[in-house]
Amino acid sequence: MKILLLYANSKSIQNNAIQWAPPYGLTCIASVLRREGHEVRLFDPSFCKSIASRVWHYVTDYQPDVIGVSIRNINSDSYPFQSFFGQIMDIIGSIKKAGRGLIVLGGAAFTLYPESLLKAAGVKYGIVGEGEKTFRDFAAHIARGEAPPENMPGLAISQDGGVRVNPPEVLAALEDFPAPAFDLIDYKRYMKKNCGASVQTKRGCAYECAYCDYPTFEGRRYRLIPAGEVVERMARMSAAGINRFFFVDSVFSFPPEHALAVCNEIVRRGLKIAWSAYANPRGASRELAEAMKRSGCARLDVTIDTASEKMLVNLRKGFTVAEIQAFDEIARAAALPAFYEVQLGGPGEDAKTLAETFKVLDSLRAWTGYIGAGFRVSPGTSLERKARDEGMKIEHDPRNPPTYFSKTLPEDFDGRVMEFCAEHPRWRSYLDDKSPVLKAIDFAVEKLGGDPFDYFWIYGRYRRFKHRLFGR
Ligand code: B12
Ligand code: SF4
Repeated sequence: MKILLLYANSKSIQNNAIQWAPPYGLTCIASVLRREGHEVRLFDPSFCKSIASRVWHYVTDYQPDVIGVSIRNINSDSYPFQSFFGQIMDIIGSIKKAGRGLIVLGGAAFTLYPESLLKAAGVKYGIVGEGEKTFRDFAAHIARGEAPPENMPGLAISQDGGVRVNPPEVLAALEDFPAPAFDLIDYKRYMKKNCGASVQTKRGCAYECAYCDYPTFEGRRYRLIPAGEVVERMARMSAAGINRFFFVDSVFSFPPEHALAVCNEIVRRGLKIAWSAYANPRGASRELAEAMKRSGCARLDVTIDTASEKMLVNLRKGFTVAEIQAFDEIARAAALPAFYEVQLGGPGEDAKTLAETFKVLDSLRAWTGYIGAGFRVSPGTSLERKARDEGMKIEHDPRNPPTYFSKTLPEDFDGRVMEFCAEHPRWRSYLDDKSPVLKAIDFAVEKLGGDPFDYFWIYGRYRRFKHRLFGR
């Protein structure tokens, strides 16, 4: 059977995000479908200017039997909020216009909002959660000319004016599935956009941060891919000229033994690569930090969210201020480029907790850091329950998802963030995102092939100068 896998991510979505992201999830599904004997093509319109007509032409030319559409992100997920809903609906509209192939929606954003997306797109089928097994079984039914069984785990189906969504099945062992089909992505082009090729060492996160929906996609149990297999995949990609990677694990550094095994294997195999990943201060050790550095860590996104003891408890982060400080010491000694991500405004945030956080941030030796504000309220999180208890009206509409801000935030909240950043040129915040000066610097750095965060200090010094001259 001919299957087209289409990434619903436009150039404008890519450009408006913090970084570019390739259709990695589709390559995981593609290798399974290929193994089943299907003819598979992947269309990634991320680099196209007029997407609607390109999509129409692609579908019309290829004449697929089934079209799997990957809806990875539907909104910016952070404040100031941006919705990608309209652009994604346009892409689906173009597929429908071509009038060929049974459409199936999937992907992380689809998993969060299956009802509203199926309804808005006017599509019958979708698949929530991990796609490898469910899409394989779905395709087998269609190839035999049968409708998929209505109770298939993970299937979302429009029926009787509503949408039925079956709970997904979490894959038991990741090793049972073949390596992602990396040949289907033009990773060299992504590297020019400062984006690393996606690679995964496990799925799952055992933490229970109050706002986080990652366990919705991957579950809470760690399912590890053996370090040897992870690095073998990287070695094959490296041999094909791909030397920059992003570990897309929810948290790469946990469990620490697995991260250490992966780093040591990269060093043992002598791969000359650079990589980035999300990390957690918990479980940090000198041994792991040094192994990370030796294996090519170019940036470690450490999602601390806050540096106030009270807020760490309220956000259920599972680590303490002392652990953040210990991590910072270790990272500094190993010369690891730590990028701290902070998110202010959670439950109980007030003038005192802000001051506590800024005081600790001031002492960290971050390579650079980002301060965001507000928390998107995701379905099924403990933040959702808290927000409802506080009387917030929650409707999970991807066009306008609810955002939580503590009611006890000081009136000049933005001003306090601005004051801190003005005196800390390494720190960027949501207030800088729209600055034309910063945009110009980022654009120039990217054109020269550099990482904009490496050069953020230029803008940071300009901002300090401006602040000292003109104040807020
Ligand atoms: C790593 C990551 C990043 C990295 C990616 C780096 C890289 N080189 O790949 C970076 C930091 C760049 C990033 C950026 C952003 N991200 Co991000 N990211 C993730 C993360 C943690 C993992 C993504 C991943 O690769 N997973 C592994 C693969 C295998 O899973 P997958 O893609 O979901 O695919 C599986 C299923 O979804 C399904 N599937 C996928 N497609 C299809 C299609 C069909 C037809 C079917 C049936 C199934 C199916 O099967 C796949 C295999 O099991 C997820 C959260 C998470 N834990 O999933 C957020 C996540 C995807 N990101 C999210 C967001 C919002 C963003 C940004 C918009 C943030 C911003 N403000 O800029 C940008 C957008 C980037 C872009 N240009 O498009 C959201 C999306 C939800 C939403 N609100 O719309 C998520 C879910 C996190 C969240 N907060 O909930 N991200
Ligand atoms: S924020 Fe990070 S550590 Fe916390 S639950 Fe989500 S993925 Fe896990």
